[in-house]
Amino acid sequence: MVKILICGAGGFIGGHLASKFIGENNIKVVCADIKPIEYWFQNFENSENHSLDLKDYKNALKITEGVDYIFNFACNMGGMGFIENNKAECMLSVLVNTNLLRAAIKNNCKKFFFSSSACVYNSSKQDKTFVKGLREEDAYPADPEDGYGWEKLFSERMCRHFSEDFGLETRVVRYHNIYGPIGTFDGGREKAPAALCRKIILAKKNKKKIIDVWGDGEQTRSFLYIDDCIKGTMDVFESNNQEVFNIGSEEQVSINEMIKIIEDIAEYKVEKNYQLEKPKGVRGRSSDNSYVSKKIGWKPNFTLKEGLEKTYSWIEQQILSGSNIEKFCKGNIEKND
Ligand code: GKE
Repeated sequence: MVKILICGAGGFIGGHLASKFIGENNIKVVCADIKPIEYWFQNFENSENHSLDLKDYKNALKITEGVDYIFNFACNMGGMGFIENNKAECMLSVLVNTNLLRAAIKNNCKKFFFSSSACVYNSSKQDKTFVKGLREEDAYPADPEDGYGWEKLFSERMCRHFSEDFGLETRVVRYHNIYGPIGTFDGGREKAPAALCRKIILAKKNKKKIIDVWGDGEQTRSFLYIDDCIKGTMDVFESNNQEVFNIGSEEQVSINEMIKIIEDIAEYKVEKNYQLEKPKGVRGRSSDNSYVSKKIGWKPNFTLKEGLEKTYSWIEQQILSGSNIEKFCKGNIEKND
């Protein structure tokens, strides 16, 4: 029997990974999240579920007892609207990763996975639209996103040095704007794909002809569908390679182009009210997957259109049914005591 701990299992990526493992033979799954269990995005009967704060070392020590593999997705984060306005809160997530690394050593865990982010990349490489895809080495010289990006880059280094100095096997990936069903779509933590699906769903439902768009809509991103994210996560985790890898898409689009795809899915056209004062993040960002494809053999399968079709219909179902809205749209931050 292998025991796997998923920290952040009440959230988006953690929830999808937990549901992948739960029910597999010879795997015992332990799920942990700071959110009260009733607010977890997915509910798991066949796992051991704990609502606790991993910024407290005692909790990290207790929850990792007897654990073979740790996946750490636990961090205070969200889309640009959240991380731009909660820099200190996002940096406190460093306590979670540090505690879990220390506890992993104490409890002789076999392997540790850390979810890093494209927000670690040097901002000077992201200062125009349709930029060249970011390669892993583009994180240095270091100039990451304020707050959240620095915490992710620092925690990457912690993983490396815990591996070099204490022999802990670590795996690290940098996620590039992961989206899909069973994630937040309102309340302040949502990212652009879910936010714009929501805005167009509501415009169509309320027969409104205009939606608010942050920035001028020309900023570019690539977005990775959750199923590709989970496959990439497992491919890296199961590899023998401790380097940091991109897990992202190379399909770079402007926000306006993404809106057009969503309009086609909704069969509903909208005007755009561009809000230039809203949080915009970098001007352009996309992943270069040549290294992860060469070393790990992973590449995404879903196009943005295919992923948005699944995401749009899931969000539309939540909104029209009115179910679970509170659970997926609780934007308030966990106050640190
Ligand atoms: N969230 C949001 N909501 N973004 C919007 C909206 C809206 O209604 N309208 C336009 N945008 C624009 C933002 O201004 C930004 O330029 C772009 O979409 C993407 O915003 P985002 O999805 O919130 O987040 P970013 O890609 O800028 O940054 C995120 O990157 C991830 C890693 O790739 C971070 O917030 C983290 O979630 C994470 O590091």
